[in-house]
Amino acid sequence: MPLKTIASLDVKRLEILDVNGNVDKALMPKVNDKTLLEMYRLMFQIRRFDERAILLQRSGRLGTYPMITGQEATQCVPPLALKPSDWVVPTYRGGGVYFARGMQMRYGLLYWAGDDRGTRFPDGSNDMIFSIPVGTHLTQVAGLAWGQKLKGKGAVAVTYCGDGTSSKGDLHEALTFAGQFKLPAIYIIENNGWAISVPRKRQSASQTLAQKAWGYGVEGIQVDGNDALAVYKATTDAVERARKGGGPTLIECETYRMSHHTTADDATRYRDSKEVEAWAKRDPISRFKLFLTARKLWDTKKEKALEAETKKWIDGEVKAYEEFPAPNPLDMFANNYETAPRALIEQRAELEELLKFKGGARVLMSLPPTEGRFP
Ligand SMILES: Cc1ncc(C[n+]2csc(CCOP(=O)(O)OP(=O)(O)O)c2C)c(N)n1
Ligand SMILES: [Mg+2]
Repeated sequence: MPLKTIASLDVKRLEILDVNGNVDKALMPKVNDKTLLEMYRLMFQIRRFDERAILLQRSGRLGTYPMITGQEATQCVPPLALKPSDWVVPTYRGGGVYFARGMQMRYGLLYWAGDDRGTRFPDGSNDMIFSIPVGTHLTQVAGLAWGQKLKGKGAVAVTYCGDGTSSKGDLHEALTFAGQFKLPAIYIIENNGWAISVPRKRQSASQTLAQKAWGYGVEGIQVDGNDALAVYKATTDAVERARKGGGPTLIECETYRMSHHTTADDATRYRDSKEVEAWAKRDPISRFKLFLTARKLWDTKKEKALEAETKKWIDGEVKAYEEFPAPNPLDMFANNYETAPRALIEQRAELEELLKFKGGARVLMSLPPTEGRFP
C-alpha cells in the first residue's frame, strides 16, 4: 500500500515584469501611475545615494558602509504598500527601506559615521533601527505584530532578513510564533545570493527559502526581487491578508548583491565576475525604466530632470551630514541603561575629567590598550 500524502508543498514564484520591460498582464497589480513613478524615483535616487556613499567612504569621509545596489526593488517597494503608522524593521543593508519610509538620508550617513544621532526617524514613525547582530530582531518583530493584533487597529509589522540570516534559529522561533498566533507580520527574506562570502547554494539544502514558511503554517511565496511590480503585488497581498486577520506571510525576494558585502569587503576574491555580469542584465531599475517608457510615463527629458534633482538632493544631504555639530563623547554612555552599572558610571566620570583638558579626548585615545585598566 502506498503511503497517504497528508500534506504537500506548492511553492509559487511571482514574476510580472521581465528584463525587457514587458508585463504579464494577468498578474499586473492595481497600481496607479503616481505610485509607479514613485517606485522609479525611490529606486533611482537610492542607487545614486549608494554610489555617493561609497565615494564618501573611499575618501575617508564615512565609516564602513553596506551597499544597496541591485536590491532597490526589494527595499524601496514594500514601504509603498504600507501606512506610516505600520512598523518596519529592515537590516543594516536597508537604507532603501528607510528612504522609502521617509527618513532623511543625512541621518543614514551619520549612522555609518558611527554617530547614534543617525537613528533619527521621521516624527510619528514606528520604524526601528536594525540590529547589527543578524536576526535578533526577528522575534522582536513577532512581538511587535502581536502587540498590534492585541490593539486591534489593523497595523502590520514588516521585517527583513538576509538569505544567510534565514539559517539562524531566530527565524524559526519568530515564524513559529507568528504562525501559531496568526500575527499581522510580514517577513521578507532579502535573498541577495550571498552571506558575505557564503553563496546561497552553500547556505541551505532547502530548494527555496520561501518554502520554510510551510513548516510554521505561514503563507509563503518566492518573488523575483528585481521586479518591482512583483514585489509590490506580493507585499500588498500580504498586507491586505494581515490587516484582515489572515496571519503572516514569508516573502522570499530573490535579488542580487551587485557590490561587495560592505566597503570593508572585496567580493572579487570569492565570486566570479560572470555571475555579476549575468545579474546586471536583470537590473531592477533598467527594466522598470523600459516599462515606464513603453507606458509613455517616462522619457529622456524626465530622466535628466530627475538626475539633476537627485544630485542636488544628495549634495544637500551630504552637506547637512558633514555640518552636523561634533557629538559629545559622553553621549556614548547615554541611552544604554536606565540605571548604569558602576563600571560605566566610573568610566563616564573618568572621561568627563579628561575632557576638561584641552585635547583631553586625544589623551584618552593614546592610552595603552585596555591591559591593566579592566580586571
Ligand atoms: C549574530 C551575528 N553573527 C555573525 C555576524 C557577522 N555577519 C555580518 S553580516 C553576515 C552575513 C549576513 O548575510 P545575509 O543574511 O545574507 O545578509 P546580507 O549581508 O547578504 O544582506 C554575518 C555572518 C553578525 N553580524 N551577527
Ligand atoms: Mg545575503
